[in-house]
Amino acid sequence: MKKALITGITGQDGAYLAELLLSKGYEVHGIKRRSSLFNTDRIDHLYQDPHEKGVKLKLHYGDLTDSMNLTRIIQEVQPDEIYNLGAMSHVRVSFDTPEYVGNVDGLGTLRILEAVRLLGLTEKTKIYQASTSELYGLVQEVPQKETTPFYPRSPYAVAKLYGYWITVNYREAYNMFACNGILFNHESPLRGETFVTRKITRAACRIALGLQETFYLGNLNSKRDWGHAKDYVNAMWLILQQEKPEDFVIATGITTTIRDFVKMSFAELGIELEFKGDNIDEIAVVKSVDNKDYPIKVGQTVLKIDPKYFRPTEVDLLIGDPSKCKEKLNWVPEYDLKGLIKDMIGSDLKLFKKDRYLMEGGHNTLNYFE
Ligand code: NDP
Ligand code: GDR
Repeated sequence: MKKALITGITGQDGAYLAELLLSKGYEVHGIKRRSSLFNTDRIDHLYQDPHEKGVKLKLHYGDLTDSMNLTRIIQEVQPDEIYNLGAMSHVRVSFDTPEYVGNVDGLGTLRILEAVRLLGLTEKTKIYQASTSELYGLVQEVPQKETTPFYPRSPYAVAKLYGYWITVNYREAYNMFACNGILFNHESPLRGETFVTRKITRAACRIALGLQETFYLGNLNSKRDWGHAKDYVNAMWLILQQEKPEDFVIATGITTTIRDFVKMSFAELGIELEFKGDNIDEIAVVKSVDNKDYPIKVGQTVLKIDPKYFRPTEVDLLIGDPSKCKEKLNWVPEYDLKGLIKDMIGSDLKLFKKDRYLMEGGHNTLNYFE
């Protein structure tokens, strides 16, 4: 039985990857951070009572800033594969916490690589590093592929640049099976609530149900190449099953503006929007509603711009070239953008119908839509 260790197992990708590896018969170990509240919501359905025999999912307390802890866990687990998904992954927040991001997202990667090397596991343990399309930053070439030069535009992307190159360096210097997956944006019903797609699908559902009137976004003009996280974790696994270690771009090859993602999300609920004005005065207004169950009104302003969501330096256009992963990994994604939005809206609608039911019954629910 193969053993995998996942850093960031409590995050979006960690949860889907754990599920995938368990379904393939792996023993899965995950590193979770100690927090004052439970932080395992995304993997609770996979939880196995550690007192039972034959447990396949095991969690360890740890942190990517703590070398001794990482080294001990890797020594105990002796993993065949490590997936380094742990990171402070929010680009906007990285401008507020640049040193921390450098430590976790940059040096954290080094700590994993060096632990494997010092423990003499270089021949046994394969390492996947969660690299990102944010490395491309300021457009140098489109579509972006494995050979496109990097130009990072945020403390997050600069830290991930270190993670990318230290992975390449350890592969070349110590002959380690260490690979970068340069993944373009991928989303799902498990996506963190402050990333733009989930913020939009949550707000669209709440507005349709009459729980909220308006929501606020920043730059609507940037373009992203969005896929479904379920498809992307499969690509991570495929990367570590290759004969030799290589880096791969994982993307759909289609790019869409934030504005169109908003339109498509409301359209999924039968609500047609019209955008008016420009820059910070742009708004989106309801043009028609094709669903009598929703209390939303024609003419209602559902979206306004709040400049606080703009970034000091923006990444305007991401569009990946998936040729290499299609050819070498035979990677075939199941979801297109419409399918992704349908999945996210379906899940958020269920969530907020439950909220509305509770509110109607006199219970308070939390309003969090930053
Ligand atoms: P999430 O933000 O959903 O999850 C990040 C995970 O990292 C969480 O489990 C978090 O723990 C953990 N983490 C944060 N800080 C630390 C730390 N100091 N020590 C240990 N663990 C830590 O991210 P995603 O699942 O979306 O992304 C997974 C990885 O892929 C990240 O590295 C991200 O940068 C990268 N990536 C993501 C893309 C995307 O579109 N989703 C695209 C390209 C790359 P906790 O739950 O306690 O906060
Ligand atoms: P990104 O994702 O920065 O691409 O990083 P995010 O969803 O945060 O932003 C995408 C684009 O939307 C614009 N935007 C807003 N973004 C947020 N979060 N909130 C808003 O209100 C808002 N309004 C407009 C942003 O300016 C940006 O252009 C994600 C993360 O998962 C990274 O970890 C990962 O590496 C990259 O994707 C690939």
